[in-house]
Amino acid sequence: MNPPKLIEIRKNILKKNDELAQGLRTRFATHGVFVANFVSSPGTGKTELLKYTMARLTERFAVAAIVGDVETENDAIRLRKSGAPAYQVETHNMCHLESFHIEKAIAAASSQFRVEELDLLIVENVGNLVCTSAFDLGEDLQVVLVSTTEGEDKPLKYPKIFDRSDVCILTKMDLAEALEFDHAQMRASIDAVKPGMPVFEVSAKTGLGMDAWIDYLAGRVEEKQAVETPAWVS
Ligand SMILES: Nc1nc2c(ncn2[C@@H]2O[C@H](COP(=O)(O)OP(=O)(O)O)[C@@H](O)[C@H]2O)c(=O)[nH]1
Ligand SMILES: [Mg+2]
Repeated sequence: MNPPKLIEIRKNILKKNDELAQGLRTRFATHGVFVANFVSSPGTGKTELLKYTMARLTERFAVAAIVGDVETENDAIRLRKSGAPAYQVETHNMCHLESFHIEKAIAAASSQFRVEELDLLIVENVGNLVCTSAFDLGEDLQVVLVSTTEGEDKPLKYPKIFDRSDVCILTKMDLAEALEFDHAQMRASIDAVKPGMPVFEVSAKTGLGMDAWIDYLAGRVEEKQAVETPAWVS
């Protein structure tokens, strides 16, 4: 059992994060920036999916990414191959991104992109299915990824992150047959945690299912752009 002092400290961290997230949300709304936060285990295929997604959407929208990893700039380098800018946050000993990381990253990345000029800001979170579920980043959409290689019961084992997410992407569908992936069982696990959750089945290697996913995301970005900018914004 956690001692009361530890519970108090944790509550304060979450409260502070929520306040910062609210500030970010207002800032993003003011400038019509759609923000999507991608979460999964390490290795599910977030960077591969996002590289593909950014390459496709960069023709239509001003897109940039902030990517979190414990160490290395590898993923930002991979994401930049899409043609869009990407800023790497190294969290060192932290297993998730918090709102203060996003605030700092936006300021530090100003020579690569200005957040006010973006249509879509993509956040690739640190690979983790537990810690990432507790921290609001001011996003419009949270996307949870799970791959055919991870086991069909992952949503049941980590229900909080699936419940908190809006959309699920099932990755590495090109490997499904070799893995004897049980499609119906995975769908049932997702539905047990979040009935009716939209699920996209994709492969970043073959492009399978990507058109539907890209159309969905583009539609969400356009929906936000259609919302009138508040009159008090100059
Ligand atoms: N076969 C296959 N491999 C994939 C797919 N997506 C990603 N990978 C591979 O899975 C590994 C981890 O992918 P990565 O994008 O780095 O995962 P992340 O840690 O979630 O960002 C890499 O070797 C990728 O090439 C896919 O759709 N099919
Ligand atoms: Mg990655």
